[in-house]
Amino acid sequence: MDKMSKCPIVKEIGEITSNMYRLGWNERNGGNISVLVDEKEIKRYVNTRKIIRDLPLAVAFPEFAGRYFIVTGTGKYFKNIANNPAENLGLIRISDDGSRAHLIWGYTAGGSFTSEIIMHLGAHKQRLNVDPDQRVVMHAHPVNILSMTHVFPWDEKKLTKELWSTCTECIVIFPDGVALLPWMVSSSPEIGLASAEKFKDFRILVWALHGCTVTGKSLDEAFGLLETVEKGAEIYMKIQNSNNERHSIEDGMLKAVVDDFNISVREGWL
Ligand code: 2HA
Ligand code: ZN
Repeated sequence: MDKMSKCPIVKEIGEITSNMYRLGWNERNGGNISVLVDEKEIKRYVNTRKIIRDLPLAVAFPEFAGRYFIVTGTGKYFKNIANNPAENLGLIRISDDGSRAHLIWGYTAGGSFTSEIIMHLGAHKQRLNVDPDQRVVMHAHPVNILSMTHVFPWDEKKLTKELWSTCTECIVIFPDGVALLPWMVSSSPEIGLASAEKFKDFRILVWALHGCTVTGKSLDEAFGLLETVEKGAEIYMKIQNSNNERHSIEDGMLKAVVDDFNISVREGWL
């Protein structure tokens, strides 16, 4: 393997994408990840002065001029990343005017970054305004949260409360709730920009009939958000057709959890 493939953050992306694949969240080329990286993290592993290719961006992000991102490649399979990071990932540096990405490493068989790049850069931009340590955007197609959007109202407050009520940990892990966008054509600048608006105020965004995107300070944190949302949705999908008497985590119980853990919940949602 080349040197950059041995860089710790590249290895971590390989491990996490293998887990995501095995959980059934990322079939074929489904899903994409971007990680904002510091030059210090990568410069021992790659020559950052050498630009391999220039890749145009449909929307300019001048605020990211000179910043580096590792991004999964378009059409690439999560299951293959760990064995061949250089073909399936790319390291890009955003150009001075923000309208292009200089490819520094990766995409060795050709191709480019994920088709959802506008959503990724838009999400990084908005989350960084809230949290300067934010560096991960992770998109996947987990079966249960996706299934839930087939049978549940497309209402983010109702969806959040239903997820909170499934499993006691949900409100502890995502007290800020889950945003939702109605169905839109994927990979378009429109869905990218609409998503970025949601990320001003949320760390988790469900795309109806498509999947879910999460953000975080680390790959582990983003992964943990996604698996907790997916766990809640799995419980919902398992119990929703039962004719048995139902128990649920009612508002009073949620309030007791919140008080006990001293958590601040999204204003007006509980
Ligand atoms: O990368 O998941 O949303 C394929 C997708 C598009
Ligand atoms: Zn997708």
